[in-house]
Amino acid sequence: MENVPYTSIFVTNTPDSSQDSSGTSKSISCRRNWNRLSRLQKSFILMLLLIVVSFCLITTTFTWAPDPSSVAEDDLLRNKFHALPMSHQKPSVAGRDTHGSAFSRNQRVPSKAGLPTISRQLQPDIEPSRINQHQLLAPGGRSQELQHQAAEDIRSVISLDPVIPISKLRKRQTKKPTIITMQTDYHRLKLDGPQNHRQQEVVNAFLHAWNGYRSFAWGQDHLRPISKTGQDWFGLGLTLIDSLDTMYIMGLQKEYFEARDWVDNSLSFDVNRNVNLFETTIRVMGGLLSAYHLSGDEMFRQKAEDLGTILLAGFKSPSGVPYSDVNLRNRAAHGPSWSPDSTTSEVTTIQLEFRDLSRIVNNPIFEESAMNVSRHVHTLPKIHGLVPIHITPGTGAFRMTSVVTLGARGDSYYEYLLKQWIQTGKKIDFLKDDYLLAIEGIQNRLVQRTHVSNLTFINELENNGQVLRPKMDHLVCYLPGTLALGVLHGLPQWHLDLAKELLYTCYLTYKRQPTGLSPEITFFNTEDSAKQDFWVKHNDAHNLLRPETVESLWYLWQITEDKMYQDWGWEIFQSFLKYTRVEHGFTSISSVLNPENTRPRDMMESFFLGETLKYFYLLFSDKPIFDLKTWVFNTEAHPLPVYDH
Ligand code: DMJ
Repeated sequence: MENVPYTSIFVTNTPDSSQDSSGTSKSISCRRNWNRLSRLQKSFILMLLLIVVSFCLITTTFTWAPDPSSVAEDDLLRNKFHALPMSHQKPSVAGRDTHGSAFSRNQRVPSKAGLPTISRQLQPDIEPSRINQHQLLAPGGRSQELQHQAAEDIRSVISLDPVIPISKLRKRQTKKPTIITMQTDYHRLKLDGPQNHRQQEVVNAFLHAWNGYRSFAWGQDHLRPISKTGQDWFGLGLTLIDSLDTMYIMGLQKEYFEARDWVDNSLSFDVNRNVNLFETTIRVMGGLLSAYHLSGDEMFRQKAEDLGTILLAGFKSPSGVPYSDVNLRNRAAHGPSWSPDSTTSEVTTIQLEFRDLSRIVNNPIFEESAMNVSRHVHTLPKIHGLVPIHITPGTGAFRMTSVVTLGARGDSYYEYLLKQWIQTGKKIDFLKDDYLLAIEGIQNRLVQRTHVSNLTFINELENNGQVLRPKMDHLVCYLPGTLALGVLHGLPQWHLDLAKELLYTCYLTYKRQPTGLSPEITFFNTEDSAKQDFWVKHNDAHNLLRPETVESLWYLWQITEDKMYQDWGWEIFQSFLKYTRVEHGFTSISSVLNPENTRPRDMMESFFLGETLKYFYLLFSDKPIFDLKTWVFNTEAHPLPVYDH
């Protein structure tokens, strides 16, 4: 035995090689025994066999799951909603008290050079031994293994009760080691659904709005909740797309996946319609990008790329400053019928989205087209860092006779200076410099105080920058949030003082109206003879369910940790419930001045779900949900990742 190789021993002992005549004789004796049995005995044995075989078959069928490697993630997602119960179940409430350039797709998995900030954060969470060459080199943005893991997650979500928050579902997967699952893990988001009474009330409000939209305007841009019809502006399902990330953040899985399937199967850009470049970018592209970053669902990235490719037509002007409108089908771009000009805030508020698109599809054309506009606007002469609200794509020049305002058509120029600087890792100095100059200009030229209560407000500037007009759009109330965000990122502390003063004024524009809701426009009094701080023109008394004040309350609460801002928000939220909630949704109203006659307008704007309710939800959270150093919210409240360059 000592010289016989091990393999030989193994071979000589296999059952096959031991088959001989004794095997044949065993089978003959078996047959004899069988023939000796009575018919009853044979039937009993056969029946037993049948039961055992059936049991095995049934067990195998119900426990079998396809190998993840053979199941496309998209297929899983597509089928997901249909596996969920149709009846909605409210999420549970825990408490009782209370909104390319230079990196390739493959680099989304950590590598050493040129990492976006998001990937850096990942590194400590990944066990090096689990990152292999296959993961790093697999195509498609995320490695195949990551995609399979995401598919696993999605399958788990499918089969469980929708009440259970997404992050908890993940925690339950103990069988398989998790490497990286959904994009949410990249950013350590805790999306556990409402955690207190206030958040639960916001989710209830969202569901009320959503159910109205779902029943009467599904796939259309807006809901008319009183006439129970839909309204189309661009024909792109604005409300649905604006709501995707809100639902994801609120943990509304059933609603999210139903909407996700509509985007996958029914959203078409082959429409003979002129769409506004800015609105389509911030609402549709922004909504798709954010849904992509939160869910990791490749379908959203593809749709965003399809849309971005069409919208590039807007930039084909002599100066590169885009035209306001693009025809989605023939890709012809032009200005509005009434003017050769574009709006300053519009042409300077598309850069976050186009840049993010370039980064995720590894094609610099989107970022370059949009960034050229910012570079160009940087070179233009300004008024103390402030910009007129019209710009001509033909010449690339500002229309200097236009108004300077932090409100309509001027607002987000200032916002995107700061947010672009943050998005690119605070490395592009001219963005910060222009922002700082503009805030100085605001403080020195536009800020004034009322006579009666010393309230801070921001004037408009007319007649070539010569005349101050004490008129403030509700839109201006985004500014406190932006100012505070800048301070969080190291900009001068006095910006926060201005933010607090201005936000107090914005809050009072709600509180001092008999409905507790702010009008669209407020005029302020600075004269010694004034008896009141501000007043409202009859034609400006409407409320469109806008988000700006709530947005700023959220930033101020998150950055200062002062709960007073949450309480102010709660007051405002209840006024929305009282005066704008109707049987099938929420409606804008024509007057905040008369609680007895608010004159509902029968219109629920997409930003009510995309922004206002999202900001309320974030504001009422016990702890911050998003880290404002790693996420930057676009002007339509869609969170995008911060990169390191
Ligand atoms: C939104 O579409 C965006 O917030 C935009 O920047 C301004 N207007 C609306 C909301 O009021």
